Parts: sequence; C-alpha cells; structure tokens
Amino acid sequence: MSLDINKILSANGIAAVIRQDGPLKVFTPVSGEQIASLNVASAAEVEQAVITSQAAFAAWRKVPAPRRGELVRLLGEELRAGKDALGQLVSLESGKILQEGLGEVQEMIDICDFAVGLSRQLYGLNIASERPHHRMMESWHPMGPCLVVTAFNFPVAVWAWNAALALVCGDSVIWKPSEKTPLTALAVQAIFERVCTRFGAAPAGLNQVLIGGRECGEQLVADARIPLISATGSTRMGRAIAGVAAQRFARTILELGGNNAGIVCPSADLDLVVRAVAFAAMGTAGQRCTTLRRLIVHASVYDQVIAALKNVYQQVRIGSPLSKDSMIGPLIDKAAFDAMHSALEAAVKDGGKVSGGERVTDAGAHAYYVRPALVEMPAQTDIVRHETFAPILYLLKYETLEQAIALNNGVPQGLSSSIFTGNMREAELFVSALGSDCGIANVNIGPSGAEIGGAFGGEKETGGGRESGSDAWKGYMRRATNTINYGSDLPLAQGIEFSV
Ligand code: UN1
Repeated sequence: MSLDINKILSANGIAAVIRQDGPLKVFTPVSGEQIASLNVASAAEVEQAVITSQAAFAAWRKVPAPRRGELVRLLGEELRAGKDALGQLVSLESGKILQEGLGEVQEMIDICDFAVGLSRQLYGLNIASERPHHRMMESWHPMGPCLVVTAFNFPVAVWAWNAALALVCGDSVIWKPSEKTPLTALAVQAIFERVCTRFGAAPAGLNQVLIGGRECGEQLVADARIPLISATGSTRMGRAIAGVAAQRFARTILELGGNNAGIVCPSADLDLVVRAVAFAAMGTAGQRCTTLRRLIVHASVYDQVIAALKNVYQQVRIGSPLSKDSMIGPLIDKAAFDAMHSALEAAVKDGGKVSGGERVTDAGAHAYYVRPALVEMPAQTDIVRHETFAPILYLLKYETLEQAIALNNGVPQGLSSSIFTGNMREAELFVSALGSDCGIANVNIGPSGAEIGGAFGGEKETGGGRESGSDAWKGYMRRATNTINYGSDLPLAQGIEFSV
C-alpha cells in the first residue's frame, strides 16, 4: 500500500509493536489492510495491573495537587510536540480526516491546560454551622484507581478528558481502549512514560494501558478495588457496565449513545444552517456520538433546506483521510457499513426517501467509504429513534415549535441538540427547562464539536455522566463533609440534650 505505516508508527515511538504477532488483529479503515497483530492482556496481567494501580494511587494521592498538575502540564507540552505524528496515527487507525485527527490531539492539549489550572482550584465549601464554635466544610479527596474505557471514534481525546482530570485529582488510571484502535493508545502511553521520566517522581503504573477484548473489560469492571469507571461507547455496553458496577456500588461516568437533532426555524440563516449541518452530519463520517442524526425543519423552509443539502451532499469529497482534499473518510469497518445499510432499508420500509448512502471509491475490498445519506421521513419512526453510527441524516418536517421540541426530545437518547433561529424567544425556550432535554443544547451551531471547557455528557440512555470541563472534576474525587468543634462545649445538632 502507498501509506507508510512504519513511518507513522516510528514517529509515534511504537514501531516495535508491529513485531508482536499476537492474537489481536489491527486494521486500518483507510485501506482495510491489517497493520498489526498485538498481544492481549491475560487475566493474570489484568490482576497485576490492578495491584500496581492501587500502589500508584497510594503514592500519588500524597503528591500535592499543584504538583500533580505539573505532570499534566508536561503531558500537554509533549502532546504539542507530538501533535502531527499522533494526529496522523489517529487518522490511520480510526479513519477520521487529518484535520480531525489533529483536532483530536488539540482537544487533548486543551484539556491538559484546563486540568493544570484546575490543580490549584479543587475547592471545597465552608458551611455555616448552627452550633457555636463550630465550623463545617467540604473536602475533596482522591478516589482511587479509575478505569477509563474508550471507543474507536475518539481513540485518544476521551482518554485525555478523563485522565487529565483524574490525575490532577490524585487518582491512578487504567485505560482499556477499543480493540479497534489500540495503536493510538500505545502511542499515548509512550508519550505518558516520557512525561513521567521528565517529571521524575511519578509512581510506576500511574497510567496503564490494557489491550484486550470484552473479557479484559469485564474483569476490570467487576473488580471491587476500582471505585470509579468512566466509559464511552454504545448504550448496550453502558447498560452491561452499569449493571455490574451497581452491584458493587462503584461510581460510573457513562457517555453512551446520542441521537442528536437540529431544529431549523423559519427565521434561521439558511446559509449558516447548511454549513453547520454539513460538518455536524457528515464530519467524521457520521461516527461521533454528537453527530447530527435528525434535522427537524419548519415546513415553510423545508424544500429550500433539502435542495441546498442535496447539493452539498453530492459535492462533498470522500477519500483517504490522509489526503488533504478529503472531507469524509471511511467507516471503521464492514459491521458499520452493514449497520448503515440495514438502517437505510428499515427507513425505506417506514416510507423514507433516501438519497446517497452508496459505497464509493476503489480503496480496497475491505475499505468502506460511503456517500453520506439524506433520508426524508414521513414521521419519527423506530429506526429514526435508534442511533446508527454512520452518516445518515433523517429529515423531518414541523409546523409548531412545540412539535419540534417534542420530536427533539422524543428519542431514548439525550446527548446533544441544536436550534437554528434568529428569534430570541425560540432560542431561549429551546435552552430553557421547557426546551431540549439533552446534556448539550446549542443555538446556531451544530450539536457536535464541543469545546473542552463545558461539562460533556447527556441524559437518558446517554448515561448521565459528565466529563471534561466545568465541575466535572468532582466525578473523580470523593467528597467528605467535616464538622469541627473549636470550643469546649458539646452542643448537639437538632437541639438534642444528652448530658452525662
Ligand atoms: C465522542 O464522539 O465520543 O463534541 C466525543 C464533540 C467532541 C467529542 C465527541 N468534542 O463532537
């Protein structure tokens, strides 16, 4: 193949993994070819990793938080230096275009910067006590080893959102990446180890990568020594994790399926709508959890919007994600292609009118490039309510904003949403308690491409967790309420008398 895979792996310091010859076969969706076969962690190795992580936690929690921030600052520095190389590897392994591969690394850098500042701001409250000579306060303490499970579509940024926070919060990290994208995880681990060497005093195994499949994940999720699990992936996977975690009262941060809608109002700037929809629905070949999957358009502008979108969908450049010209790369694998096709068939059965969706380019029998599909639907049927992880945009018509909001909210998932309008009453209603029920509700931008500064996550089947910015750090620490008596009397709360 024309791709110089060895060059990309060498630039990321992981050329040696090619020689492993283990059971986990790694393919690049760019050409469908196998690029590595890796060893997987045995049950004994997983057990050892948990023991190491506990020891790392015991040492790391003693390090003052601003010093922990210094390690994350160095991580941000190394990521800046390695951005091009890692961005290329992200493209090679996940199939997203280079611009997005680089954007993903930028997202890692941004969360490192955020976490460094945060390391001096892990504030607790002082609370007025009802008793004389008493003070109440809240303290935030490190939790323990944190398991981070990531998906193929953001193979490294999702680790960074979790790990950068977990590390400044004093937790150790065990990372179980998707089996589809282990190389990017190994490349990040190589960077992390360099950072630890520069830092000097990081405990061994502060961040560990465990390459493996379902059994490896199951063993970790069931392990009572891991108090916190942050998992990104399908709702099916999240449901399985949540069940096991709940049995042992572990804390979970779940970021699962999205079925994100955009509402286009009569007063919307339609030129902006088309540009926003193009990126949100077709970008990353429809494989973001925040991808725009449903466009709910007012009847008065429906024909105009559809015509403009059809035009853009025909022109979009599909091809190798490593070529500067491409706007849409491949789907991750055949299973993704098959799922897209079953969804389109189901939509047609429900009365949908499909344009696009066909396989394109001759990149190889096992590479799955598709033209993104637009599907005009007569109603929000079951298939529309289901998340298909592919570039399918369902189009629905509405008459009143109440109807549009009901459609927006009328799906099991609750991650992201948008309204396009020039009318501030419509915009404010949409972001109010009576509007979108999602964790993210935007005005005049698409639902994807969130900045790291906000809390990221969603409601309902999206899982309810929050990662990244705002006060999401609290999810990685345990809260202690302290009452301190600096007097010599012992007044009891609730006015109870109990003198001996
Ligand atoms: C995901 O697809 O799992 O908002 C995360 C976005 C990105 C993250 C997506 N910042 O689209």
